[in-house]
Amino acid sequence: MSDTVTLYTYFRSSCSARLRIALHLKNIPFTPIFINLLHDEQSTPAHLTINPSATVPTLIITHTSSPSIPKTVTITQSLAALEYLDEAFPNTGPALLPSDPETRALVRTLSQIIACDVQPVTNLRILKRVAPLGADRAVWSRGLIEDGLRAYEAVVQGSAGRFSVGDEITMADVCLVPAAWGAERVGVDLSAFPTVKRIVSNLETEEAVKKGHWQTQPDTPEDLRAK
Ligand SMILES: N[C@@H](CCC(=O)N[C@@H](CS)C(=O)NCC(=O)O)C(=O)O
Repeated sequence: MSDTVTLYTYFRSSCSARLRIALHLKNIPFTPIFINLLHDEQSTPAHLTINPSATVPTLIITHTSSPSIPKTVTITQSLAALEYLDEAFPNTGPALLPSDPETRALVRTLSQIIACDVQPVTNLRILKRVAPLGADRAVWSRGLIEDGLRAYEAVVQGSAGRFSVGDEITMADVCLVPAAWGAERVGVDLSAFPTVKRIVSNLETEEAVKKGHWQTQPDTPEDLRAK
């Protein structure tokens, strides 16, 4: 593959981890550009010209299969980027979305429980806003994550095999595993969600998940790196 792939990423960002895992699953080499969210680098004028939402990830792909007309695609929403990877690289790695409409809807439902119901309300910018109102960040996040995982557990019980939907990794798993890392960080006990816990354990044995893990990134600080 001669396309050039760039990912704006932060080691702790669950949305970035979705893309890192998907790119590794599809064996698509990429150049990471590190945006430190704790230094507010997502909000600099330079970054806003790339991602007007002031978030990571951003996926930029320059397709060079026809070198005379390079086509650059910039995607600033992780679910849109995951679906694009599936559509633009259909013959590499697992299909993140299955082919039949009913199962696609199921995968999207699970993905959106995480990406639409949980992550936005536990995002850094929201934590910064609720802290002055007296909310404890960990307590705030824990309750909302547990609500989401309860819903995920109820739905996934009807579809799980080794992973969320049968035995193939899908977009749902790519969203779930970084959310589970975030959940553990704020003290959520995954044992309350046994199917989720089992799926996450299976996912963590996958090479692409290990490569996308927050503890193994080049921008992971030394004291937080996997030993
Ligand atoms: N809906 C967006 C959400 C992106 C997002 O919120 N990313 C977080 C990191 S996981 C972020 O950049 N937060 C920065 C902030 O809250 O200031 C997506 O799925 O890409």
